[in-house]
Amino acid sequence: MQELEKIWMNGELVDWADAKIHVGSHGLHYGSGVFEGIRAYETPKGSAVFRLTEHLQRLQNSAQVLNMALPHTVEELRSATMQLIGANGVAECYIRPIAFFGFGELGVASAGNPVDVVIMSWPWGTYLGADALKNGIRAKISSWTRVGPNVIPHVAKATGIYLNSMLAVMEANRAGYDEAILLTDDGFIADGSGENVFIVKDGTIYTPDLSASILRGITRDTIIQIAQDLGHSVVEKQLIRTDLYLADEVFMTGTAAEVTPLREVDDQLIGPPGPVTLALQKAYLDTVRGGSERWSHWLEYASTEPARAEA
Ligand code: PPE
Repeated sequence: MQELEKIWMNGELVDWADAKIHVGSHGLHYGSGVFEGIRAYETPKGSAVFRLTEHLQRLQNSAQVLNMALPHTVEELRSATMQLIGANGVAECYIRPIAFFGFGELGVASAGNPVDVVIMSWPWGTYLGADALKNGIRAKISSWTRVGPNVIPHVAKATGIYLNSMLAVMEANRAGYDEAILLTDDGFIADGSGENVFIVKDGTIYTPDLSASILRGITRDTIIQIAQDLGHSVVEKQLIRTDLYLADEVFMTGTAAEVTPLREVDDQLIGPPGPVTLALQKAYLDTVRGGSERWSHWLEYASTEPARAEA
């Protein structure tokens, strides 16, 4: 991870090395935190954060589900993010706001702990390797089941949930695959360890519906809208493992993963990235970099100095 200069922590910018917390923090012991992953891209009009407000609203919803009172409004976090991007001076970066129960009382109940809020930013290249966007990746259905709605609420992007994702992706990586796909308890396709899943079959695009233990992905929503704009019909429904095997195209979406094609699932060949995937990937990358008038309202411009090219 490339370190930048500043981190926004509980209302102020601190030096990267000074952004520390106590080892007795509740969030460290019990995974009691919520977070976001957001990207800022370099555009002809400067650094733009993609759908920043929606990400921060999701952070607030996640906190609400965990009964965590965020000490900052969405608007305050929005200006904090912009302040941080300006201070670090890197136009194209990944932004990670995180809120967690801090140091006060240990014990599973979170009462008596402050809520700490931190925003980091750093340059993060392609999520699944340089080749992934172009040639696609190999995924494996995980032996781990995705957390169910009555296990940990999947609408919340909660830190503790990511143990589930970590186990899945590490199992897949150890077996030689790039990514895991998790199923629900009933065997329906849910998410990748950090992405939503899409299938293209006979010209129609399918993706698991929101009740299938998926994170309500902002990239997912972006892709659905762009796809419909390009004339595709998108169906949100329960999907099963063999829908992947028999698909014409499969791809994953996420802020980090952007639009990543899958060329194999469980050693079943799907093929090289297909035309629908590639068209959506191109439209997505054009949109986030300011190339689309239609979706220009999704870009929130940071008032940075001209970005430092080396970072
Ligand atoms: N499902 C999961 C489980 C998930 O973690 C993400 C984001 C998504 C779907 C897609 O959501 P969205 O980014 O709003 O389109 N995963 C984030 C964290 C990745 C990480 O390794 O950390 C991300 O993409 O930023």
